[in-house]
Amino acid sequence: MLMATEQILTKDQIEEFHENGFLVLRNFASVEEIQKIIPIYRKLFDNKVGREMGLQFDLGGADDNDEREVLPQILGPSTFFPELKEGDHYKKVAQIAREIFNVPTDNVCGGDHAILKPAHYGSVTPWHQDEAYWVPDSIHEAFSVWMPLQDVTVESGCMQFIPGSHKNGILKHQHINNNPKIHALETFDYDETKAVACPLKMGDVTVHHCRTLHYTAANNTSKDRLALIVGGHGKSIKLDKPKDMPWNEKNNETPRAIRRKEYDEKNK
Ligand SMILES: O=C(O)CCC(=O)C(=O)O
Repeated sequence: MLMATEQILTKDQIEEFHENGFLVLRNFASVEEIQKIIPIYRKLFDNKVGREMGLQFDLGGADDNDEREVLPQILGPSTFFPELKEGDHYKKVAQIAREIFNVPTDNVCGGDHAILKPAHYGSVTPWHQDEAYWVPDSIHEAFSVWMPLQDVTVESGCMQFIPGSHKNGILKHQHINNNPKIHALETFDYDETKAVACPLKMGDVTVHHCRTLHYTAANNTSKDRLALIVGGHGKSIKLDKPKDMPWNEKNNETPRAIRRKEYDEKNK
């Protein structure tokens, strides 16, 4: 079991994170813990948990009930299965948030989500910055710990990053194909020749800053690619004038947002 104050990252790793905007951490999670997570993860997607609440949806497609999903995603898996937090993983994410952002608070573990890339099917996760999805009234200091639940390669959809891209502010984004019904955002403002791909073994993770440009390829292998993502954060800085992020004005047009609204109205 992890002790609350145990240091995880070296000084060099913290510097590398701030310089490049991402890190690879080998053997961060235990294979035993991941093996306990897999059946929960499968239940979440097989039973479409949270779909009627708009919390499970097709991130990369039309999110139409009749169409096979190209990039299924669930937000907040641990709200449905709190036992996900029982092992060390979420505690370790909170600990590295304290180390990276130098925040003493206990409340440094952010939200979680899960993205499944179906075998031989589905879409890329286009180049984007996570902060492009978030409220424009603040500058955020946050990261995501991206943990595959199996080994992962470029062909199955490992993470790829543009080093240093977190230093340049928020780039112009749009919903995929400029279609406001598709949840995922994409940007074209990057130099792909600078991309660094991060294949991982089970137990390894990547950590990326919320402004680091990243991408994953479509899964071109015979096994589903499962990934659990847990966020950690430092302090946000409230802005006097919100950032210009016009693509977010369309967010309430996605089928997921409409399901959420209907759910909230029914449960008022
Ligand atoms: O798992 C993926 O395909 C993409 C993950 C991602 O975009 C993220 O963790 O921010």
